[in-house]
Amino acid sequence: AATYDIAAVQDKWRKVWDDLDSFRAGTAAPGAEKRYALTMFPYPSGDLHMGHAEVMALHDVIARFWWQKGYDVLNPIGWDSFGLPAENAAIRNDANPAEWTYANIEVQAESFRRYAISFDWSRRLHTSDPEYYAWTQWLFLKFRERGLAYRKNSPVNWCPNDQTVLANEQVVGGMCERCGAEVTKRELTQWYFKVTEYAQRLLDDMEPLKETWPDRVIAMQRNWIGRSEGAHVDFDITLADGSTRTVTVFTTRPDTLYGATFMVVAADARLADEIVAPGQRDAFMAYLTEVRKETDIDRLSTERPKSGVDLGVFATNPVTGERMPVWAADYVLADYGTGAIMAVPAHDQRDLDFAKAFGLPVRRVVAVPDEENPEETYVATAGDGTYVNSGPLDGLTDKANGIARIIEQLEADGRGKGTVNFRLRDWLLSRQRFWGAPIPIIHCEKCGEVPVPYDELPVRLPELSGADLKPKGVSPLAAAEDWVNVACPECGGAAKRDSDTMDTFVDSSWYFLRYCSPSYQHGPFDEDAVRDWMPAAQYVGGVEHAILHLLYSRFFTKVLHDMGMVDFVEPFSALMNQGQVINQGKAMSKSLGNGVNLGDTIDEYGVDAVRLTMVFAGPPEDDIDWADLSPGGSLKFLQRAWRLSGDVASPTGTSPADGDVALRKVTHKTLHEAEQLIDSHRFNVMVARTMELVNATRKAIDSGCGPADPAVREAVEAVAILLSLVAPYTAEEMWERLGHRPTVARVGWPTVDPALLVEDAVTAVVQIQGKVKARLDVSPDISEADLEALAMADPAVVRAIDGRPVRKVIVRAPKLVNVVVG
Ligand code: ANZ
Ligand code: ZN
Repeated sequence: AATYDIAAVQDKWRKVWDDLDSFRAGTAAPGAEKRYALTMFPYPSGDLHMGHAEVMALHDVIARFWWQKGYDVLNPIGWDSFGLPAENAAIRNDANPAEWTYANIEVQAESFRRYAISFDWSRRLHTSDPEYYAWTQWLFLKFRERGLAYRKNSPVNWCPNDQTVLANEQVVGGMCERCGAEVTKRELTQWYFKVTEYAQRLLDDMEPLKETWPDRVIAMQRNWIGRSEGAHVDFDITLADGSTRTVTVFTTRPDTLYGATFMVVAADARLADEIVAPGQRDAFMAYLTEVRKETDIDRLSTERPKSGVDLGVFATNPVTGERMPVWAADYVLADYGTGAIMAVPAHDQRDLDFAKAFGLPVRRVVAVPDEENPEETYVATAGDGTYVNSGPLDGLTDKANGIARIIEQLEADGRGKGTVNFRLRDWLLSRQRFWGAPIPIIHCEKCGEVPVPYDELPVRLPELSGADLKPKGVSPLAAAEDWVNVACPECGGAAKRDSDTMDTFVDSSWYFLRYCSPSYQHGPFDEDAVRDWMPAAQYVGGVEHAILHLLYSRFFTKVLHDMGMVDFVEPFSALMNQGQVINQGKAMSKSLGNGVNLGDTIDEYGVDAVRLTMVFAGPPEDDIDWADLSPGGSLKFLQRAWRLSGDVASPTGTSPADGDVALRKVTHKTLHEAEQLIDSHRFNVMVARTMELVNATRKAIDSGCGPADPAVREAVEAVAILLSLVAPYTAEEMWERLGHRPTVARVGWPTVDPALLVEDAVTAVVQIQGKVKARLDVSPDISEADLEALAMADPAVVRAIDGRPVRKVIVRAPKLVNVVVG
């Protein structure tokens, strides 16, 4: 059978498409509704891989469909081009990170073009371009003016051997990834964004997204924000020197206060060091050294035996007046709540394990029906029950009521108050790295922190490469003398630039806004352009970004809203997460030897077959197991579809209305269903329907109405348009063979004739007294009421009833109507 030459077809259309430039936003018919199709922009590491091939193919179905439906579509592409890999490669190759970055971007850009994604290339941006990061810096300064960017001390990973700060991913099992030395912590003053100020809004504004974002992502965001309702309770601590100090704890169960028998402070909280009795200091310091080596995951594990140190001081329980020993332990975290807890061993298993390990008292204050007493079983009970040993709460049975009552009492006594606590932390954005956007601040001994004046942005990176980037005790920018030493913008005295760069998540928190007006020079974006396109109608990308990237982008959007720069609060109206491409049930990897090279696969089967394979593999959110798929089968199907276009014999000009009705019905039904399937992201089923249409058309040509029937041309055109969403080269080739000019991508979705969607009629029988009196042709989905009305109006039925009273009508749509008369 005839086949087309994949390589030749790809080369041919690449050139034609470049000239046509069909996917520029703003080129739809005047007044067309605008839709923004956004895909997570790539990091420029190496070439296009299977994961990109999948997500881009899925995303492109949506964008291309919107164009065909007549929308004005914005489908931009850019690169998230700052980051550590470029810096590491530069050190390895004694080069500038920019060289590595921009060379990789060119390779990827060429691959995306060949892969025929309908991007608007005129909007291309790179976050490492000074024209882009000037505005990242501008945003930083604006956030700082609003009190949303601030500095505080915090620990960083430090390799004592390499004399450098390490990113988390450079610490492997507590060791430096480069030299294997044990990593320690070092205190540095670092920059933060105050995301916590937006915690409640980040939660609340998700409510309307429930319909259009994956449940899983909503749950992950919720969990990350981690809202807990409870109370702050104040305890007086008597220190070793006899003085008193008030310590506040956060608890979600203030109603169990009568059962609080000791207090635990995070070992690494400053408080522990401040209150420890002199006699316990050595033991405490030794314990602290151990705790500093543990990860939060270790610390929160319920499997590990409990450890801790008695601080040798006592707190007073504000309601019982009892003396409670105060301990330091690792299971309490320094940066959650207040870093100190009241331990209620009877009703919190962690506290109970601790009490058991160190012989501390346990007192039950809630008797839970059908559960044994934790004082005896050492199994904590957390459910509702009857309060006991709890003063005024005794006899109450409802937890919510108990909590409300105790909070009331604490507030009246000035010993505490109801509060909401969030797990969410402020965003540490400082990186002691070179290849990022410099923080536009100057430190002056006299004037303090001085922002770089807006008209001096961007603060450009100096030209450092290779050896300059090697670790030497301070960050590369701090070591760049010419760059770091400047005159203070306020007093003109000697000052130093801030030598940290921003986390790359800052760059990616607003790129989608920049796409709306990528060369705008008077601000980060043109507010009118953003009003036109945003919020993005569809965002497509990996679930690995379900937490941080989405949270930070949402945070940025809210701040910009508060600054009056955008009129919406959520950036992404709908979100789709694609599954992963795996092989033989496992993630593709070099070490497993199950990697599949995308370039080779494309060389063998062509772009269209790879794209079609990705889209046809299953629902977009499911993982794709490459071992189960057949790009060869996809190619065969595409060749079959293409052959149809060579077999259409009818001249253009005959009306499809004169064509074979059976084939026309298949065509129109397929187009109609395809729209619904794409809107509900069932792209794989859409492909299956297209395959059925190809089969039906082939049958019509070979053994039905024949190739000259106008219904055949109509069907083959529909196939080309359907394929234009998935297999653009084949579609274009078909379109040309049908005698049309390019490009099929923008011809528009065919109008579906509703008359052709009606299923073939079925015969309904009308009986009177059990005898057949009439047969009616009706639609298979006719309603009972319609069928009854139709039957009773039929002349033969009217005649047969002959004026007798109708006693009963039994209707079984669409087959039977039984009339009982007399
Ligand atoms: C007393 C109590 C009694 C508690 C009880 C629980 C059950 P979530 O829901 O995660 O917010 N807690 C408070 N701060 C902590 C910290 N820095 N590190 C570890 N644990 C901490 O959990 C809040 C509960 O976790 C708080 O309520 C506190 O223990 C503990 F029957 O206080 B609770
Ligand atoms: Zn100064």
